[in-house]
Amino acid sequence: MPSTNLIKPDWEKDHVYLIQFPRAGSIPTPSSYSLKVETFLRIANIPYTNISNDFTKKSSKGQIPFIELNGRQHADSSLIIDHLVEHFEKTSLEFLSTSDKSTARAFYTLLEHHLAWITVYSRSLDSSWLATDKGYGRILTGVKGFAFKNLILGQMTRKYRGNCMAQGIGHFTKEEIIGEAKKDIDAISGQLGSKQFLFGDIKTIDATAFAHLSQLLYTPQFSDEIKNYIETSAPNVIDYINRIKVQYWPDWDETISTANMNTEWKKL
Ligand SMILES: N[C@@H](CCC(=O)N[C@@H](CS)C(=O)NCC(=O)O)C(=O)O
Repeated sequence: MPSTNLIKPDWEKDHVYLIQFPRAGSIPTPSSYSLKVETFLRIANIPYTNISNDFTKKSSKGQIPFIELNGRQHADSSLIIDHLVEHFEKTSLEFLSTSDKSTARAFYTLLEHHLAWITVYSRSLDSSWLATDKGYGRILTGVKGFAFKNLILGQMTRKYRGNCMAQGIGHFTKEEIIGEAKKDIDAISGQLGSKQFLFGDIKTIDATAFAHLSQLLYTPQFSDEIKNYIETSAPNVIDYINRIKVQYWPDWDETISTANMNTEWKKL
């Protein structure tokens, strides 16, 4: 059944409209879930247009990202990708041996339900960078900027703190969190080895890995030790991220410097 209240009522058939935060200044989006979906769309070569949620529009699940496709909304990055794989017949991006499929599922959980919490934890301590040019300082000016800096950031930080306590990471010491992050990085680096992507050819899981690792590398974290550890102890992970960036995000610098959400990324 078509969704009511579409953000894009004059949609084009089989074109994805990705609703997410505007572009930030240090990374295309500080939402790893949005970066995951957008990277997947690029890997899968699915036509899409970004639409800013203007910090207000949310999915039926009360979150971003969400997509609109053929007049229907779909929420939650993982469910969105499942739907896109099915709709656009991109099962080759999920094709793995039974054993690799199990390993990929375990890595998905490591990335999305463990490593991702480092970023949430960092933001639960300090999200003030989001109000600077690294975040949304250049977009949120005047009254909006004042409200973001003096009201919304505080609310967000408190919410992140509550979420971290509920998840468990909030009870750890900083040293314990760094130790846990290093184990995850070692596991990713070990799986990658000298391969181009986690399972050889590029797969859906690489979009997930790219999205969460990019937050650690390109956005402020509570400690530089995690980024330093990746750079010194897991250089294959750095090469991996750069490989995905070069191939699928050649417009990375342009999109963060201009805040244009629909930069040309495919080589003509
Ligand atoms: N499981 C969701 C998580 C999405 C999510 O956490 N989105 C954040 C922004 S990065 C959000 O909308 N937070 C607002 C809220 O939860 O109230 C997904 O994969 O899409």
